Amino acid sequence: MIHNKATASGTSQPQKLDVIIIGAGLAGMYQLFRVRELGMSVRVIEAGSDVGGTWYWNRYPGARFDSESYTYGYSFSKELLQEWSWSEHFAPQPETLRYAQHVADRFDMRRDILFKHKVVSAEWLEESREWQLKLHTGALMTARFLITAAGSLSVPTLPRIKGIEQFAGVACHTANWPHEAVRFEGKRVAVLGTGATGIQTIQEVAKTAAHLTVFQRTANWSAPLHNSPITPEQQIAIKSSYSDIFKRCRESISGFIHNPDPRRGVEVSEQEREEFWEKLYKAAGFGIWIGNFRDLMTDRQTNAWMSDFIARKIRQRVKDPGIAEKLIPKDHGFGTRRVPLESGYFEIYNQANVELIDLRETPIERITPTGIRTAQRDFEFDMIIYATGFDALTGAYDQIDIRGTNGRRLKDQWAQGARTFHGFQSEDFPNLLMVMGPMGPLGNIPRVIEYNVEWVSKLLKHMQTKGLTRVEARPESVQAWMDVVKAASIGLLSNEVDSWMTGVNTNVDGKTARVLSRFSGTGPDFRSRCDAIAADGYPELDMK
Ligand code: NA7
Repeated sequence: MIHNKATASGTSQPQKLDVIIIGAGLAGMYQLFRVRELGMSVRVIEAGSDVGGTWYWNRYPGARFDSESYTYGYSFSKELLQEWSWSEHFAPQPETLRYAQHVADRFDMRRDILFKHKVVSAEWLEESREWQLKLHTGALMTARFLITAAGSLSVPTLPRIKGIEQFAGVACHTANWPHEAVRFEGKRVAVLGTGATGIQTIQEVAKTAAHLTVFQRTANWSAPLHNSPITPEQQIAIKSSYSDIFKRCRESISGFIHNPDPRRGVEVSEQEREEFWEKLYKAAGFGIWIGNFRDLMTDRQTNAWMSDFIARKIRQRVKDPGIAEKLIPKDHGFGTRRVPLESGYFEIYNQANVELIDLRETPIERITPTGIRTAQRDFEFDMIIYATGFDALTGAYDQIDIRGTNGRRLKDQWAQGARTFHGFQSEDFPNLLMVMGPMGPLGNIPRVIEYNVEWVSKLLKHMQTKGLTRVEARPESVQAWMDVVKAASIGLLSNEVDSWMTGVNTNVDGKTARVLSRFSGTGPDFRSRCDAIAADGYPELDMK
């Protein structure tokens, strides 16, 4: 095993490695751990100054898990599980970042990570069967395998609003939040965006800002998180049952401890439905979304009843009936977009210092040097917070000029929507292996990451053992997987709605139409298909 300090050659002689990994978030870190085990030389290239990925960048106020903390950590090391204690059922961002840093220290990862470096291009060299990467410094590096662990939601997008660069106050996207503490006391603050991030941010800013104005384009269905500290007794119980917890995650549809109720909402009485939903509304975490009736995401009637149940909750919690109506989504059903979990979000609109602006009624015309102008009036702000989301799933790939066989660009290949083999490979891009690439499954992200990293590592080991140096997904294998992805998506109400999960982002060119962008089948189904591929010796992949 080669373990030099991580450096990139600035000379014309590229540094040669077995593996380069892009990204030192939870995926890149675990991939590094597994590649090292294979005795391969490896470097991780990371844009940030430390590990943690999502949890490094998203330092905005109120950032925290919506996954139970004890289902979110790595499961691969029993020692790590026993020595790390989560303090809350849904941990806040600073704690998760500390966790990632702890893992990096514990497994001595940083010496193989090149921080504060960006990959600008990656070119496949057919003759030598390797990838040549160019960094922003101009330095070149080559590796037999390129593994992308660059994140599904890692490229923040700002709204395309006239005058955005003219604002004279402080403006910040939540995913580029400063490392220093930001105070809101005495400030007039605007938040744009009411997705999972916006809702977390709004709750926190409303506590201290002199005035908070929320600009909402689309109301989102949101339900209580019910976070609480983990008591010492619960801590002991959690640590003694990790194998059961992860077994439950493995067997569930999307890696959470929650799994759909076997009943269909349309089959039970109104009373049974209401009792069940009341129970879910009082319970912590994603149960209300993932542990709901099994037809919630496919049956319009069940979905409409559930949406009505949540709408009634919003009306009960928001005093002003007009504001309550604005906060109730009218254009999509509950759960058809990612459900943000909240802690007192709706009550915030009862506060005198908080105002809600519905952009469907009064659109923004421009950002001015002093604030925001809507069709109705001018607002003055000291600070504008953009919680406007990400160029999801393919964004991190589009940032890099990736060229495969015959100089073909990945961005062009995916112009009409990404096409991959189980999210791991794209045709014409040999030896490019993706951890959680497009068209793979989403869910409780670390659970998906661990499986993906292990599958990729197993493939590397197979090639290493057999002396193989080139792997490429066959076009027919990609097509076969795309057919599976399409079949799995049939009947899902979420496909009828604009969201990052259907590939829509109005702030990105070419992302205005809905496309298939993820495998929406179950985790167990995905893993059994991928396990079978490996067990059969990877017949779908062309290996030399
Ligand atoms: P999301 O869920 O994509 O939400 C972005 C929000 O920003 C959403 O409310 C958007 O409204 C709004 N937005 C985006 N562009 C504009 C413009 N131009 N004008 C007004 N409002 C705008 O991103 P998040 O960061 O909240 O969450 C991403 C994921 O991270 C989340 O699912 C979790 O898994 C963690 P829209 O709904 O498009 O009308």
